[in-house]
Amino acid sequence: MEHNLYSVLESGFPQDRNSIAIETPARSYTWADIDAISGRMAALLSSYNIPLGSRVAVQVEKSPEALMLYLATLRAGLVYLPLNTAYREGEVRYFLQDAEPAVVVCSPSSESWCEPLARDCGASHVLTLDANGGGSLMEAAKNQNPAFQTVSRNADDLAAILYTSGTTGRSKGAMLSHANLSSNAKTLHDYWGWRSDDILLHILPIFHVHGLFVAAHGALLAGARMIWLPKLDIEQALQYLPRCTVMMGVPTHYVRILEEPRFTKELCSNMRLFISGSAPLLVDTFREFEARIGMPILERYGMSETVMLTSNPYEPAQGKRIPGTVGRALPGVSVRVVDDQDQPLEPGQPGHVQVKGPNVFSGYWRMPEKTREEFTSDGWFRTGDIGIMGGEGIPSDYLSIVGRSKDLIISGGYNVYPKEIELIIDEAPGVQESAVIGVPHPDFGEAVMAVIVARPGVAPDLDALQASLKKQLANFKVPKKIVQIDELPRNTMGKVQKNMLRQTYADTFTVSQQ
Ligand code: MLC
Ligand code: AMP
Repeated sequence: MEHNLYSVLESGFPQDRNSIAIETPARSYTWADIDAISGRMAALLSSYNIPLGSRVAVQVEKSPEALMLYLATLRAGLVYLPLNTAYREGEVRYFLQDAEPAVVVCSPSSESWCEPLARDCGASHVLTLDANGGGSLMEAAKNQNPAFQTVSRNADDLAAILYTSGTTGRSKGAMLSHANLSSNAKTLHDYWGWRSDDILLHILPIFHVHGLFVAAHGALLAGARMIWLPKLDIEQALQYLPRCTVMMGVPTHYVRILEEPRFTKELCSNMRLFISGSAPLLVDTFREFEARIGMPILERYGMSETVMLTSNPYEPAQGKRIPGTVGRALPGVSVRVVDDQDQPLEPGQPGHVQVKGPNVFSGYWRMPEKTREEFTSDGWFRTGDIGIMGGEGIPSDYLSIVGRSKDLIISGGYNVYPKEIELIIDEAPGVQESAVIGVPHPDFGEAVMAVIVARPGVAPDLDALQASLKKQLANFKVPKKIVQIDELPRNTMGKVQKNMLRQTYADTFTVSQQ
């Protein structure tokens, strides 16, 4: 059996390769185009004669060609390393130094700094790709043979490395194999009832699990069409929704679309499934959506290290979609909630969520110690999330995510680790120390906020500090507000009590929730 993920996805492509696979407002691509364009790109990558398993780091705007570059990387037996376009030079430097990619593909607009950086980190080939499919990658690939024979891969061979930030401020590369990704794609295909006549409204970025491994894999494996938009643009969504059957988004997408009065049940008459994930969906959003559209959003839960873990039911016969829960473990996935000694807890008790399954990654890139810490001796992965199985009126096999043991903020579906930002703020002129916290935000769910203490006798310029952070960090990590206080609250052990800060500043971006 062939384990290359591309071959698995390709097995779902429709017989009629001249039917439309991807539609953008400007262009359409057939299944034959996907095969040929990814084939040419794979042939180009193979012509570089780099060892199988070499990394291909990609920081480009969303485009159908960017998806094909991902598929080409799989086909050539290389490892895909996607990077958020919001990352700044300093952030990209870390990833390239750590992963040592042989090939780097960047936007033409960042070539001036990315090219020398990539070479510095040992990349032998640096190419560009823009949002319209232009750039040196396409130029170099255009004369390659489109009939590329996909390279055979073993189940455990790496397909992708996804960097996720760490509590120490150092990002870790989660290593995902062809089998991790294909097992999850097949499970979701069956569980969510994917059909070849589905039309997916694809509005998510493709440098993270949600847009790439959940949304795009789902449509590719089903041989279903994707309406491919750079992001959620309300006017475009209103135009395309009547033809669509499936949409996936983070809670911010649902909050934003509900603000539009023209988003109605009639507009969604063809839709069979709205899926939310990456961050907690508020019960209020779930209820408002159901009241307006007549359909409950299906909330699911996952991580970069594991792809999807749990899902509310798709079929009504399997049970209700319960707001505030993330549903049941997916078929083949095991989920348990344990105490501090890794002992399973009774339903209704909050504890650490641990998981096992064919979808769970093999470890962090070049971090064997960290990998050992995050797995129990009997092979359960510690998610860092706090959950409860069951609870009042909830079936005992439904999981609710009620908190995190990791100091993590999720803003608009993006993870932000406070430590990374604190380390930078603490270096700023006049700052003695800082605490970065997440506080409720009506649009992003949580927003990043920084609380700083000044060095004695100094008055730091908070606006200048924020401007300097904008230069160093991806925009979603920059604190939306910075306040100065005399002293950080600490417990008797000297640990900063972030809970107290979160309480104090809870209403910073919202009207009081009372
Ligand atoms: C943008 N901004 C954000 C932000 N996104 N601020 C906080 N949090 C965010 N997520 C800020 C920008 O800095 C900018 O501020 C202003 O908002 C407008 O920027 P924008 O680029 O125009 O924003 P927009 O395109 O509207 O983006 C918002 C968004 C986007 C929600 C559409 O963040 C997004 O696509 N989120 C999805 C993330 C995702 O796919 N997550 C999946 C991870 S996988 P300023 O001050 O500069 O003007 C995962 C596993 C799983 O978690 O389970 O799925
Ligand atoms: P990432 O590291 O970007 O893959 O983010 C994974 C984290 O997102 C998980 O560990 C959870 O904390 C969070 N997450 C994903 N889906 C949900 C959800 N439906 N509800 C609550 N948190 C979620």
